Amino acid sequence: MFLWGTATASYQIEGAAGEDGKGASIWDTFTHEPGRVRDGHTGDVACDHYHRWREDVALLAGLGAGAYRFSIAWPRVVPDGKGETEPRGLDFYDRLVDALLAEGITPVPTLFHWDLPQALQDLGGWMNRDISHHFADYAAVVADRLADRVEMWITLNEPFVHMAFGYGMGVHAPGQALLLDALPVAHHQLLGHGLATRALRAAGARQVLITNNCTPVWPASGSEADLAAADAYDTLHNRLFNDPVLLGAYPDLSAYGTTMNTVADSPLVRDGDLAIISAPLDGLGINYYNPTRIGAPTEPGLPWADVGVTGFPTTAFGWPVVPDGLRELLTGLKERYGDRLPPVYVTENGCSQDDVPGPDGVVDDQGRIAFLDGHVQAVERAAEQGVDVRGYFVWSLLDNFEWAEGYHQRFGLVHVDFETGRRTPKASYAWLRDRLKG
Ligand code: IFM
Repeated sequence: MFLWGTATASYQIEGAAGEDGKGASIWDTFTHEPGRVRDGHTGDVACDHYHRWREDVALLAGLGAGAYRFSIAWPRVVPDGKGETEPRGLDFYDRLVDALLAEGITPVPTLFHWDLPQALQDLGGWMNRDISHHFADYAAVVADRLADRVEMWITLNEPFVHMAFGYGMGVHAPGQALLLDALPVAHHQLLGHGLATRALRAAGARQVLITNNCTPVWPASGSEADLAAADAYDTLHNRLFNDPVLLGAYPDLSAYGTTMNTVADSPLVRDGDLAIISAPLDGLGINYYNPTRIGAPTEPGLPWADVGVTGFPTTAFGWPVVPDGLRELLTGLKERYGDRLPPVYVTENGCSQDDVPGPDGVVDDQGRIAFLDGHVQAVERAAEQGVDVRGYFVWSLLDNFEWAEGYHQRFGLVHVDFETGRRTPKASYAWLRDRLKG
């Protein structure tokens, strides 16, 4: 069965930042630091989904969605990240799962979509190996409550983005700019994924996935220098997170003048870690937004330069719209991983637009309809070319808090008025509903 769904994430929609015993997350801290997020926006209220979740489940039901990918806020369930659990947090997700199931919608929770408990950041966050074990303990707590009803689980969302933006460049929480010294964050997240996979299975979870953000990498030219640079970028963005999970090995990082074990004092990768990380999965989640064009470096530092994809329409974010890049990405994964590639689920795909309700209240987002239509066709082409694709989730159900951009980038099928919380389904919602009715 092909899963059609939409996706959201806890910090981006829930609000209720300190309610019902929830602990602070690194995003609660980061958004309250001056200058971190555009216009000082925070997720304190966001879409107020914590209070309006029934309305949001009704929107999913009205859409005819077969699945809903949401994330669980670790500090809502384990306020300090380890130790005491908060029953009110678990109750919230329990009710949500039951309401989805009552509508025939498959719940697909992601256990970590970047809102690390601040108490764990105070111990070093994902730079600290212990966090991987705390993550597995938290996974066990959630699975213990939900695995009797939840079949499909995602451990991590986009560990590359969390490492690169959060710890490498500091534009996301926790706001550290460690550059390549952030590499332990990759390993500890992946180890956390492997340990959590074990914990989920022990609690009876039937399907476990990881979601990676991947991009087809286009060399700026056929020159040797550009090809080498593109290869180096592909290694960092894509292979660093797919290879250990699917092949049980890290890719060659020599272009960066390092190995996984030279970036940390004690061996970062210990005996047995890769076996844990590469435990078989039931699917690979892929988030696709656009390809990346890479040329030889122009300044010292990284072994590549992002030269930008030109000649395509762009989203409000300025991201190039290249639907066939999704086909290229999926067939490229099949080529690289062959039989090691489990079924693939496109766990996010979508675009931001400056959506404003017209005088009649209608949000006529024809650009999003064209975007989604083009990308769904690309998934169909990938399937025709032999990729076992089993799902497609639109990012996002609702306009929401878009990280460093605050509320400025609207990705939703449903417009949200952030003053009132009012939801207005856009034309793309009706388009997808009619398509799903088939
Ligand atoms: O909003 C994000 C999401 O949290 C992770 N993937 C990309 C989306 C758009 O930037």
